[in-house]
Amino acid sequence: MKFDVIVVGGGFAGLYMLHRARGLGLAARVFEAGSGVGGTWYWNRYPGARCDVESLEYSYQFDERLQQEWRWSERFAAQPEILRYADHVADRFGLRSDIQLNARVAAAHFDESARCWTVRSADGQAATARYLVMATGCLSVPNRPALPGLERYAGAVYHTGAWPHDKVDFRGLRVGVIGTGSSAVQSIPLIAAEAKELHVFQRTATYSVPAHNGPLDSAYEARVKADYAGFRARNSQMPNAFGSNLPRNESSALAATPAERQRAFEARWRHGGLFLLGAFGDLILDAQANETAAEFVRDKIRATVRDPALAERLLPRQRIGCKRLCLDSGYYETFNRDNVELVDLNDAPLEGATPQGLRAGGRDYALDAIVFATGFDAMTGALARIDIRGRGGRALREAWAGGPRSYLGLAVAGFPNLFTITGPGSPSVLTNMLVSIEQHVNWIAECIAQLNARGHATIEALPQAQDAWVAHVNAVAERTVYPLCNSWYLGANVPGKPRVFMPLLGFPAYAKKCEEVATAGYEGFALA
Ligand code: N01
Repeated sequence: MKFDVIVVGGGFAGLYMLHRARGLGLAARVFEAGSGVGGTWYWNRYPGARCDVESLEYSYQFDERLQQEWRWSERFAAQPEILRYADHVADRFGLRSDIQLNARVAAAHFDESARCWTVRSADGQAATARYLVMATGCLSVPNRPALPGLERYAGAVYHTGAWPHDKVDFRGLRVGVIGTGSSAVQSIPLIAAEAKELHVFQRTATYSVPAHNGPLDSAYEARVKADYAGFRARNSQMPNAFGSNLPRNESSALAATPAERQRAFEARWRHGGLFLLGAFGDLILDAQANETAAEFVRDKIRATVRDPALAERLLPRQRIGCKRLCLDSGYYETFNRDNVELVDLNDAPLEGATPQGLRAGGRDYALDAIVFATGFDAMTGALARIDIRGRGGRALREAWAGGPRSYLGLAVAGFPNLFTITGPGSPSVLTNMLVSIEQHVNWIAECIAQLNARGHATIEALPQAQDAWVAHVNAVAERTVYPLCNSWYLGANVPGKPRVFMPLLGFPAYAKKCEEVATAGYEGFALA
C-alpha cells in the first residue's frame, strides 16, 4: 500500500490531519490501535472522566457549520459525549474509509534512497508514504508502576487510561485507588459513592479546584455562537489558548493586600475551572507569590474536610500548578464519607500486592479491585514505543535517550518528512489541546502543500535550529515554578525517564514563531 501521507493515531489530531490531507488531494491513511476513533476519549472511560476545558472551547473550529450545529449538554463535557463528538466528526467528514482500526503501528523506517517511510503494524502489514505524521497523543501510554506480587493478586485490576468499555460495577466491593492526579480526583467521588469501601493510596497530595460543572447555559452558548470566530481568536491570544472570558490578571500577588488576594482567589474559585492561577501574573513565576495561592487552596481543604488530622494529610505541599491543577466535583468532600480511607504512602510506603489486596506500611488492605490512576508515560511514551528510524537507521529512541529534542515540537533532525502533532517542545499539554492540534495540523498541511508546489521531496529540521529551540524551551520553563516538582511534564513519574521539561509555555508567541518560520521559507529546516 502506497500513500502520500500516513497518520499514526485516530484521535482528534489524526482525524483532522486526515481531513486536511484529503483536502490537499493527497492519498492518506490513518492507522489507529483502538477499535474506534477518539484517542484519549476512546481509552479513558473511567467513572467521572470529563474534560477540564469548557466544551465550547474544547472542540474543533475548522468548520463553522460543525461548531454551530453541534450542541454540548454540559459546561465541561463528559467522556461519552466527547467520544460521540469524535465519532460525529469522523462520519460527518466521511473519514472512516481511510482509517484502519485495530492497527497498532510497531515500526516506521525512513528509506533514504526512495525518500519515503515504510510503516509496519504489529500484525505485519506494511505501507509506505512520503510523509509520516505522528498523531499519537501526549497522554496515551498508561504508566502502571511495577508492583511486586501483582501477578498473584486475585481481584480485578484496572487502569484509568485503559478502562473497560462496559460499566464496571463497584457496588458492594472493597476498592483501592492508587494515585491522586486528575484521573483519580475525577473518579474517586463516583467510586466512593458506589463501593462498600474505598482506600485511596496517596503519594503526593493534590491541588484541586471545583469545576462547578452543570448544564451548558443556552444563553451563553448563543452569545458564543453569534461570534464563534471572534471567541476563538480571543482564546488563541491567551497563554494557554483558552479562557478569554476570564483572562489572567497581570498584576503581582505580592503587591496585593491579603484581602485583595483573598477576593481575587475567591472569585476564581467560585467561577470554577482552571482559572485560579490566572488571579495574578506572578503565581507561576515567583515561589512566594505561588505560595499565596497554594495556601488559599489549603484553607479550602481545611474548611472542607471535617477531621483536621485527615485534612492535614490531604494538604499539598509542592508549588501549586507545577503539577497540573486538577478540577473536581466533590473530591475533598469525599474524604468525609465513612467508607473512604486515605492511606498516606509517605507514612506507609506501598510494598506490593498480595493475593488478597495491597500491602502498605506493614498493613494488609483486603481489596476486590485495584484501580491504577497512576497516569501516563507522557509526551514521549507513544513515540518511544514505535521503532522509528530516520537517516542512517538511527532510532528516535536513541536520538532522544537524554530527553526529547525537536524543532518547534514538530520535527526532529535526522528524521526527514516526519511530523509530530503536539510533540514535546510545543505548547501542547499546557494548552487547550484542540487549539494546539489544529494549529499543528494546519501548519503541517500548509508545509506539505508548499513542498509539493515547489517541487521539494523532503524537509528536515536542522540540528542547530533544533539545539536552539530545545535551549529556548528550557529557558522559558526555568523562569517559572514548573521545573520545581516531580511532574509528568518533566517525565519524573516514570522511573528512569530523563528529567526534561517537555512542553513549551505560551501559545501565542509559539504560534507566531511557527508562522514566521513558514513565511521565511521554512527557516531552520533543510528542504531538498
Ligand atoms: O495522572 P497523573 P492522571 N506509587 O500523573 C501517582 C490529563 N487528564 O491520569 O504525584 C504511588 O497526574 C502519582 O503520584 P505522584 C491531565 O493533563 C485530564 O491523573 O507522582 N503513586 C499521582 O498522584 C493530567 O494531568 C483530565 O507522587 C503513584 C498519580 O499516580 C494527566 O492527564 C482528566 C505511583 C498520577 O497522576 C494525567 O492525569 C484526567 C506509584 N508508583 C487526566 N506512580 C481532564 O481533562 C504514580 N503515582 C480533567
